Amino acid sequence: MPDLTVRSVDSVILDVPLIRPHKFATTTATAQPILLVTVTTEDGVAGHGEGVVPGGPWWGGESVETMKAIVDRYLAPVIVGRRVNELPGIMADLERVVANARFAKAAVDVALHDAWARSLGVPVHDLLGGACRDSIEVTWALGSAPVGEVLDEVEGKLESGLHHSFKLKMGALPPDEDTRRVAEIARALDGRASVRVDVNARWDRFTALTHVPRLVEAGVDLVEQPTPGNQIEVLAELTRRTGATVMADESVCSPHDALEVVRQGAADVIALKTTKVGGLRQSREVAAIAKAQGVALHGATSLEGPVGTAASLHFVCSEPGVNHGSELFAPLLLAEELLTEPLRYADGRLHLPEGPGLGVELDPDAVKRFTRT
Ligand code: MUC
Ligand code: MG
Repeated sequence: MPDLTVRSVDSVILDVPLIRPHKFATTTATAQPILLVTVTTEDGVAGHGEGVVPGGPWWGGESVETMKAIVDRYLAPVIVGRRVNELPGIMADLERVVANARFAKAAVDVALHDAWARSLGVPVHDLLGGACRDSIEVTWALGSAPVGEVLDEVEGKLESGLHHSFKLKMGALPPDEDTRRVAEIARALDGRASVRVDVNARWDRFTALTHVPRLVEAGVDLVEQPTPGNQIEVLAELTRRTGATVMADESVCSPHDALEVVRQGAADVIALKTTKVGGLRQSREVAAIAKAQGVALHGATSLEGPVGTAASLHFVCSEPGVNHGSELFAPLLLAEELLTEPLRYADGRLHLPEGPGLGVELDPDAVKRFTRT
């Protein structure tokens, strides 16, 4: 029997450049910071997890720097000396020491799953109950950029055959101008690609009631989180009144949030990020709640690197409730993939890797090159 006792929990910050700037509503990322957490057992088996937020603390208040402090100082002492197969108990104990901090806890949850699965010689999806699919469709996301720039990038992607749907970030421009920009793009792609938008909670109720119908009329297929995350009744009103397919993102950061969204009929789809909800175990709870009310699930991303993306991929491939595709594209946005064998994107889909744990192997030289000093 392998010794499953955790010998150490370590973390380093990586800064991985992007292939092009990614413009969000309030910030532009040129590199993605990743907190790489490593859980090592007494047998020397190492499992990895990533603490990642989309481009910085603007999204949910956490950053790689806050996550590093939380993991090193408060979470690691609770974990060292315990066995990786005590995961449910460990995660419950972490709640007693640190409130919220879900992105940081997700990094630890994934590293524990990876170390446990590697110790047993099985893939992580086996620990989640087994796989129901071996790949998932991947939407490509574009930052808030001018029409010509967006269309050039989309045409290139359509030609490559890798992506057939596109998520456009909104919220950086005044709403009128932003809506005109997106409407022009949606009309240019009519019948050739699915266009979705993410407003990242930047509009108030009246702005959303004014502009969401215009987006729908222009052919936008899905509108993600137009209004503030905690205003669930406003999201519900938009879902009822605008005719848009509405996806909740910032509104669902926990199973309880998911319960509120489904109770109020606030969204057609929930963007499920394994990061923002605190890991793979919490993701299963969110999925169970969505399924119980017939709400669709999308395999969403916080722009995880290859380890975090592989973790989300194992999750979506083990959860039949994820029935609205994914946006697990971020490794393709990184200038380097950090792995000895890249993740396999083909036929518009990301394919589940084989092998124990997450099924990906980090390239130690690449990790060293991007480690923040
Ligand atoms: C978000 O809010 O959905 C996902 C893709 C992207 O461009 O930003 C992220 C964050
Ligand atoms: Mg979003």
